[in-house]
Amino acid sequence: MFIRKKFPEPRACDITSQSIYERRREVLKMLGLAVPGLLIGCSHDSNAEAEAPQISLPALDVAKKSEFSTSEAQTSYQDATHYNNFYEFGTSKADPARNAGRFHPQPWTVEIAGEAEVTGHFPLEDILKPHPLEERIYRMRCVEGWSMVIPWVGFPLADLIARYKPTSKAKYVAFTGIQRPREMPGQSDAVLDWPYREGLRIDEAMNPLTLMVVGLYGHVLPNQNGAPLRLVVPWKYGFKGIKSIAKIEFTEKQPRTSWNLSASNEYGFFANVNPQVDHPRWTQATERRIAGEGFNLLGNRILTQPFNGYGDQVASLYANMDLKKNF
Ligand SMILES: Nc1nc2c(c(=O)[nH]1)N[C@H]1C(S)=C(S)[C@@H](COP(=O)(O)O)O[C@H]1N2
Ligand SMILES: [Mo]
Repeated sequence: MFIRKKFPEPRACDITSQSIYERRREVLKMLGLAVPGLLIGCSHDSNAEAEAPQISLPALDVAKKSEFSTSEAQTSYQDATHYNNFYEFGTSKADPARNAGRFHPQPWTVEIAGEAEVTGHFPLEDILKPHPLEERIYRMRCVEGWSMVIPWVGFPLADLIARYKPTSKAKYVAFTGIQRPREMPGQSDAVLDWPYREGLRIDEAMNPLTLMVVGLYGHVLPNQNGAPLRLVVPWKYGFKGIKSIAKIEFTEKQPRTSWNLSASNEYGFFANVNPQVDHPRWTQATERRIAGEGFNLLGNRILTQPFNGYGDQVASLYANMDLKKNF
């Protein structure tokens, strides 16, 4: 069935950076064990990059490092930019890096619409200008059961929202991705109803953890990670973090979202990381961490934390809600 193929289980070798792979080989040799053939079969685009990433994209001026950052081991730049979900460029993890080269994130306009005093079409430069950039190292958890630790560069969505002055009717913020089938080969596929759509309740959008992101690892976002502007909501499953945002709209009603429209029994509007609410087809109690140098026989599998470990900052947003129903 079509839907069953959407989030295929990753092969372990797909998510092992070259440096970790080589370290594993060394460890196995040291222990006098044979190096399994399975691992040898997995090749990466570049060996050098994983050790010392040569980031060709422009560096960003990062004004401050955030107190919200985790100190956990970071995912390599290679893995964060070559193991992606971005269905506009194809449904396999390697597709976005491979197919996003034709995409032009410059110039870029964002439409601000709906229940706000200031609306219109704004060049991205104007949207970004007043906001000092900061680095936030966040845990990211995909609904498929893998996670990464990524140093994002961006600014709080709350600061952007304040400039456009939402009215008292603005209960939600709806985000729409870009539709450019000529630059995005995956949009010829009706796997989702394009353009990609996501949304947050206004208090979720205003939470200080919620970021508008323009870069990672100190540099401008690569196309495959959502250039030039994307959302990052670290306590929710990764699909809430819409990439390449074209429109931000303030609404009175809860907006429709792509994954909820596609399979409402599997992907809810809230999509808070919740180890107690399994996906209908797999557990959400654990995750495979794609980061660090660890040699872990369980394949870097760790326990998933409620709200992805950000409960202190966000649990109160859901105090009166049944999170089993509002998954
Ligand atoms: N426009 C758009 N945004 C998207 C997606 C997508 O397919 N299209 N995939 C989502 C999913 S499922 C995940 S896990 C994250 C992955 O972000 P990353 O590749 O930067 O790690 O992007 C999210 N944002
Ligand atoms: Mo995801």
